[in-house]
Amino acid sequence: MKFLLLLSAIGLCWAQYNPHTKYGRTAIVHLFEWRWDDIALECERYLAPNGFGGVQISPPNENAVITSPSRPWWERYQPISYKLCTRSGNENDFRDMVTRCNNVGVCIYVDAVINHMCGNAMGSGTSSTCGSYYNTGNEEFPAVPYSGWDFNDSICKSENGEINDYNDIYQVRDCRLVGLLDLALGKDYVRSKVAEYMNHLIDIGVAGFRLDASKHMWPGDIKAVMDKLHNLNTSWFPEGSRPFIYQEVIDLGGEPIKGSEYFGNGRVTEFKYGAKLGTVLRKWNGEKMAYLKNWGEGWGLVPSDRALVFVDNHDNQRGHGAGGASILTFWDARLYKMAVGFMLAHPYGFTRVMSSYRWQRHFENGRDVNDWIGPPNDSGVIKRVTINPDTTCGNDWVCEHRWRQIRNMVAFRNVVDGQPFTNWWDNGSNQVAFGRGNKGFIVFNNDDRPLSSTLQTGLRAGTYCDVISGDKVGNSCTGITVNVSGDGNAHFSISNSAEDPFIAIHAESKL
Ligand code: AAO
Repeated sequence: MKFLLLLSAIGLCWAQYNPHTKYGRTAIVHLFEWRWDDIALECERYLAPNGFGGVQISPPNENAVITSPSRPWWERYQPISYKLCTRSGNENDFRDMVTRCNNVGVCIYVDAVINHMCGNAMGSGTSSTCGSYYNTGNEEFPAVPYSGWDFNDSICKSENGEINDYNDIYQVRDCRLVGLLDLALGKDYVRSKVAEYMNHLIDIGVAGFRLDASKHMWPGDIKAVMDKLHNLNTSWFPEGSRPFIYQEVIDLGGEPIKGSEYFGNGRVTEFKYGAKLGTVLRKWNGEKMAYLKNWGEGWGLVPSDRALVFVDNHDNQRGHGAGGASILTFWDARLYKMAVGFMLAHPYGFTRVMSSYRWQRHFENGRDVNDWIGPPNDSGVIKRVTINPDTTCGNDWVCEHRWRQIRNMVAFRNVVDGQPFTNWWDNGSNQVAFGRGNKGFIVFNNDDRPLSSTLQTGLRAGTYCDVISGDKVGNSCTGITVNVSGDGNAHFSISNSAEDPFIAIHAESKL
């Protein structure tokens, strides 16, 4: 019996649900479209010192070069081969990044595009990031190699070979997603080629994968690929560690395919999280923050230990994917910081912070017609992420993860890790507060009137620095201070017109 318990504990520790972040690091950041050399630097100069656990990177494999429109971000979701060769860098740059990030305890997670190759509209040629030849007419990708036999066309039952109906689970898995040539993951040859690619990355030292378009693959086919994967590289990870897996399954509740079908393979991206939290903070549909008391499974979200959560992602921050208009992004900075702050303070799910670039939005009939614009670049070459004297980023990189409020809430999450959700308070409307055991406490005022209340924080007596309005520097605070009395109570005042109408204090912000 003891032996069985031990086995199951080991299973939980090393299994595909575990992100393998270093002890006490609880959040990752998506450095969308960053170059590998900049990510290596960011791991060393910022992510490790500030307690970030890892980075989700853009797809590292060779992709189609799309010229109309000119080099959209989404060309990276059109694979041509599994050579590590993109606008972010080549295989040497990739190896250098993985090594340097791992050496400072920051994990790398790869966005793996394995459901399909490029779109049928690419025709034939060598318009690809490494110059590899392809021919979509006969579905030839000699650099892998794949041929017509390796695609699902013969089993897709829709009249035009496309996914037309998300209510038909066979179409969703067997047909083409927006024209993308759909790989036959039912075939052992295809599974082996995909696994070979992923194993190459694992051997270099990555810690896991986001599986793009997982909804469009059968859970059993994904499992067959996962079963072929190596354990993580023992230069950095304990022997027997399995790659962390999170599957992109968009399940907002309206379709027959459910995220839960994929739990056997790993975690799933919980899209309801950002859609619902955005609705609450915007106060749409009569929602209010007081209702967040039972946030998590209580709101119909997947079990916490199966969820990868985020406020926005690279798709829904620009109208792609799903979530709709309620999604909060850096464009709505004030509410966005509150949403990310709430996410990082709340125990539910494994959290991913978004880090974006700015682009020229242009709305026509409510839709951003510039939703395709790629990363900041000089005639196609991705621009470096420059760092301003005040630690923010230049060259149109937004670097939300460097915003003080967000950076400090990542630290908050690390400090309160493992502590229960406690001391909930609300005013029946949009003023709420909660604690994490005796380690941290956060208060929000999203009402149209001031907040002034004495609340039980659960914290030890003392003076604490609010990590939203400032930083603890040495033994002083550059922002608001909060006095917790011997019985754990503290008085909070938050103006509804404050730049950031929330306050967060934790054991390590005590002066
Ligand atoms: C580009 C062009 C296309 C062209 C194609 C091939 O834009 O016009 O046909 O090339 O030449 C990205 C871009 C695509 C781009 C593609 C390839 O977003 O625009 O196509 O690269 O370059 C579905 C998938 C989900 C996918 C999402 C975008 O299920 O997997 O679409 N996300 C991933 C990546 C994404 C990438 C790909 C997959 C492809 O994150 O960046 O595409 O590798 C419903 C379904 C969702 C579905 C959405 C959107 O959602 O449930 O599964 O996502 O529709 O089609 C309400 C509903 C909600 C619904 C939503 C939208 O919110 O509640 O369920 O409305 O209708």
